[in-house]
Amino acid sequence: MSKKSLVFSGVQPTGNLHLGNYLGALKNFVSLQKDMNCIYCVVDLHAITVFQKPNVLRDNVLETVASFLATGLDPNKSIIFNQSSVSGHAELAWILNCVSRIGWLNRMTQFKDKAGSDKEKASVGLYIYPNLMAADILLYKATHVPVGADQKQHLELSRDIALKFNSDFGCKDFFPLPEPLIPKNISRVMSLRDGTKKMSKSEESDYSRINLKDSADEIIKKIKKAKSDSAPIPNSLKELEKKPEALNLLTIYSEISKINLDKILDEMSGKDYSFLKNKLADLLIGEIAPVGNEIKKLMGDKTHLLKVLKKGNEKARNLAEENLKNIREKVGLI
Ligand code: AQP
Repeated sequence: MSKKSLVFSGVQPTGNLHLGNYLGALKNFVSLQKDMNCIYCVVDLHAITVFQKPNVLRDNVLETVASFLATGLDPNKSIIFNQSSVSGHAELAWILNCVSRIGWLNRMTQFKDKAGSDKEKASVGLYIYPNLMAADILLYKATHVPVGADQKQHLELSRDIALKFNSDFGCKDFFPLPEPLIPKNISRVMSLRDGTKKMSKSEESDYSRINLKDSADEIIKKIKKAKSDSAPIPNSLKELEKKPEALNLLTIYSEISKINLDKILDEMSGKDYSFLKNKLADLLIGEIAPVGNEIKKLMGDKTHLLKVLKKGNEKARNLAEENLKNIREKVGLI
């Protein structure tokens, strides 16, 4: 990555940040801030594409900031702010709504998943969510976007929108084409109840996910109850790949222990899943429980969290305003 590289990513303040958010996004955010300029956003405007109770949303915004800090983001290195405080996100989203094509949005699988069978009742915001995501990234001319694999399609759309804007307004290279940074080994953490669905905040059963705020007892209980397989642990990756829930548990174990899957299978093949589950629960308690404790501690000082946001909001607003001036000019807005 060159010196001009800029990292941007966002997390929705929809409560219950979980192991998927942690391994798919937050851990990557922290390692990138060592060498890169990074902007991390609590995307509250995205959250309200599905109804949120206002007082719960306010608390969830602060809890997301607390989760950023608890996982190791440093507000002196990275810009940490909330999306609605920088009105340029909404302004650029409108401009990009006019660049993006209905046919492109119709292909977005996340809308299909989230809107369910009754699409007529979904909010318009949910439908045009990917255009707002493109605005989030392009507003800062970000070059790299760390996300889980579930966001890959939206990122491709952001690139298409950037390309079309550059071409429509005759300004080649004005918006850089943002590159996704997707974790290699575990790009999609799956539900503990169904290995074909991603772990998600909005899944009804709390047993489907490990929340960052889960206690050690809750982690043990959830891992014990996690779906695995009735046969013992297989001896080859090929066999394991036929069993999505078992593959998910072993992949999480591999990611946290930093031992590759082949080596783990050498050690564990033929054993019952209870052997893996005991080890996995211990590892998760070591990794997640300190983060959860720190989130709870930080939530005890909301004035501090608001101060972090205020500082980040100012920095983000300045960067956004500078870029917006040029964007308005390109489009012909006075
Ligand atoms: N299961 C996952 N595995 C890997 N990465 C994941 N991410 C989310 N779930 C997984 C990544 O976490 C970042 C923040 O996601 P988000 O909360 O803004 O939105 P989301 O992807 O819609 O997450 P959820 O948990 O599924 O929320 P709900 O249920 O509210 O829709 C993103 O980088 C995402 O890729």
